[in-house]
Amino acid sequence: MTRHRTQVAIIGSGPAGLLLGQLLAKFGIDAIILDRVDKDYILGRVRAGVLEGGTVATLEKAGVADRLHREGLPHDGFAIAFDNRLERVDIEKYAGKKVMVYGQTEVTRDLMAAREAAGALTVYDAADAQPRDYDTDRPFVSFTKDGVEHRIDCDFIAGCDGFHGPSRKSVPDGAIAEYERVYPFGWLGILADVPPVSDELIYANHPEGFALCSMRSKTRSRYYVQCALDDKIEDWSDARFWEHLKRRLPEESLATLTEGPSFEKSIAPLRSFVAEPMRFGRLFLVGDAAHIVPPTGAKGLNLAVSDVHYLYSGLQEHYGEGSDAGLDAYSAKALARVWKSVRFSWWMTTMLHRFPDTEAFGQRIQEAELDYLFSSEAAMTTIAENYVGLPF
Ligand code: RFL
Ligand code: PHB
Repeated sequence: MTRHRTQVAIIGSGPAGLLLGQLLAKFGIDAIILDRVDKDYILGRVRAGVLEGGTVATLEKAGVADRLHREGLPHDGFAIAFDNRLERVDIEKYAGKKVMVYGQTEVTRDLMAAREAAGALTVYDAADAQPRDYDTDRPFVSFTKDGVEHRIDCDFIAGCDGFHGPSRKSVPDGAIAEYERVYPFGWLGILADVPPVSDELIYANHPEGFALCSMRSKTRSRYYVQCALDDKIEDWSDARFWEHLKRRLPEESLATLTEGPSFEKSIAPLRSFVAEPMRFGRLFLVGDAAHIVPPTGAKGLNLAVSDVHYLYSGLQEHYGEGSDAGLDAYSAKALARVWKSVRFSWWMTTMLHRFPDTEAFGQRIQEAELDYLFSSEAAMTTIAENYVGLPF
């Protein structure tokens, strides 16, 4: 058994764990990060693309926003296509803010580089990580690496280990409430080195199913189509993907659509999930470990960042001022924001996807809702202020 000692043990080296580690390091608080997989595996996951202003500000505070500002694409609006119309939501006009298009993979890469430069410890390929004794004042995390057992004694444990990680699962059933909605479809996503169809994102409602045109740069497109839950990647040749995407976009977009070979293709199921509370003694759940949103509102990564903000502020108060007020307020503050993003993501999902059981009636209701949206200043303000991110 090898023993280690740190102030905050962080399970999970996704954006939540890495950002928390970086902010703590800036403030002189020591943390060790563990992950089940290795660095290349983490950097191979293609996920979020849209960062709220509050997320960008938090990355600036952590000192990891230089490349983001050089290479990220600021967007001041996005489009919704429906009923062969293409309408724009001017987020700058209605909410006074922009979002930044910059891939989660790049955020993660920047955070990993900063952590390496600071010489802070991350243990990759750590098996069987378990948060332990967090209901006492001597919590620790146990794990195995290369067949050797390790133990990290710490003051606090941050469970940043995603939806399937051990932190939430370690909480006894009676101490946690879980709320869940699983949607009856998934998203098939591709990456292709072709210029994006438009300078802005297009979210498309179509009787055959949802589609999304996003991007990673001016030469790399990220496109999605709604698919069945039991579809397999092998069912979706590139040719079939482009055919479906084109059918779901309005005619006026087709002239600027460039097709090309995909170099990444994956299927993601859609779910809404919230676990309450987000604190159990000295264990704090952060990001996807505590909640999942369907990607339609582009909120998952941004919620992980607001959780990190609240937890970091609480830890800073604990170590800097000897006050536990921030840590005591963590769960309630984080959940108040989480539920609003869960609502927005559920609403966007409901308005834009084809639901197998609602048939033509459901489609007409969606078109009426979208028609209303683009005829009402109040509705435009609502969608814009949620899309750019509620304050934290
Ligand atoms: P992560 O990124 O899942 O990281 C968790 C880490 O924990 C590790 N882990 C363990 N480590 C040690 N021991 C164990 N036993 C462990 N088990 C797991 C994992 O290896 C991993 O490294 O969670 P985190 O940090 O909370 O970050 C959350 C975000 O990744 C997620 O919310 C977003 O990707 C969601 N999301 C989007 N969010 C946005 O804000 N904007 C978007 O545009 C957006 N688009 C998306 C998305 C997610 C998608 N998928 C595939 C789910 C688009 C898609 C398609
Ligand atoms: C993405 O670029 O991957 C992306 C963008 C917006 C979303 C979801 C995903 O709502």
